[in-house]
Amino acid sequence: MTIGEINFDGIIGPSHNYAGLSLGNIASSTNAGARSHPRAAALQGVAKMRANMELGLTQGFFMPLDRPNHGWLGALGTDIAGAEPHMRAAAYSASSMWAANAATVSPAPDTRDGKCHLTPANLITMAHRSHEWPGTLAQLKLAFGNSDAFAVHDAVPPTFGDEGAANHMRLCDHHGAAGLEVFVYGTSGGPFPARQHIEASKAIARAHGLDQDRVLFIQQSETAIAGGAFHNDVVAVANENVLFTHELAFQDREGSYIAIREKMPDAQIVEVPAAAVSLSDAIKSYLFNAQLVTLPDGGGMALILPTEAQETSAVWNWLEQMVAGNGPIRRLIPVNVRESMANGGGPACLRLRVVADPAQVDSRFIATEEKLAKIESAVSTHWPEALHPDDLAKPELTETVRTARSELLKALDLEELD
Ligand code: SUG
Repeated sequence: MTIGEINFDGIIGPSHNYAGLSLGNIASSTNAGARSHPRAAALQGVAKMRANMELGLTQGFFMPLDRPNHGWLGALGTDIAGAEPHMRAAAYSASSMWAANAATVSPAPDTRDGKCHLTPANLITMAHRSHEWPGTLAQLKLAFGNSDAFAVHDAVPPTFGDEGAANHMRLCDHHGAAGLEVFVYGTSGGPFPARQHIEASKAIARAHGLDQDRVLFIQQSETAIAGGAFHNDVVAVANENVLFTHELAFQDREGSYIAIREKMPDAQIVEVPAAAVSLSDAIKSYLFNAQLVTLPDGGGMALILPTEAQETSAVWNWLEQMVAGNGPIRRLIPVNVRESMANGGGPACLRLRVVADPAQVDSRFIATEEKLAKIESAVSTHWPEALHPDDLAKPELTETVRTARSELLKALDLEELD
């Protein structure tokens, strides 16, 4: 059995659009009403997966969810024709692409029963995301259906908001070793909501059977949330023994570092000072929403960053100096995920990390070049080229979006999700 990190990317769905639905997510608000390009968006996502596979990383994917969600609108006493525009947009949202919010994952070495535990995020804070979890749960149950290796839980019940792996970091010597699981919660964020509640994080730690000595609950800084860091992964990312973080990520910076080092003396904290990169530049460029990965064959760690980070001079200067030094992060690899970025989703938002043996996952969810080609073909044939939020009112769009997803499921032999 070979335990390693698998990155599952959410395939960007055919109804990807800019409806400005996420209060506190600056990109989502700024681009509200803009024209989106679902086809280009999904192809950018596939290109990212391919590039990561070429680096020697193991890649998986999740299917887009069935949209619009007629059942959800029905439960609210309306339908796609009668819904107000913001509710129609919420029903159409392709937000499940951001797989970092699909679930929280505790790998087998961390848990009492030696299984990898997954809890889908309830995402209750944002209406358009609150109806994702049943579809996500169905998919997790299929992909991780091997009950000898995996335990898939129900979502944490409301009122406790949970946004999944975006607020969860794991520090360890290497992926297969027992890790320190760090849950980052918010209490307040000025004008913006704190989406991750401590009670949800604690419930997950209990359900996953984590050892209390290897768990930390750390408060996200109010300043960071108020500045637009609606998830912790907008200001911090961890991989193996490295925590890469902005100085203003945590409410109690010193206390958080001490607590981490107490439980994991080998932890290397690479902090970007606010004097070098302002919080605003960090959030605009999504420097921390990078995939921090360990390259195979002793290649060290690399940051897979959005191209926006390269275009923000304070950020790029700092990064270039960092890799020129002797630190653990050796390479910078920019990727173009602009369509997702315009809704506040960088490279790290698009993926869910699962540390497991790929042979124990349903192989239909594990990427190969052949499957990526099939995804590209379905996307190129069936995904709308452009969508304006006003287009969501067009009756024919429902069928276009439904057919597009069905064709993808068919191409990947996943019709049972239809
Ligand atoms: O929940 N954007 C997403 C972005 C999620 C990013 N994920 C992580 N940081 N892990 C969100 O705010 C915008 C949708 C819109 O406005 O149409 C949106 O949902």
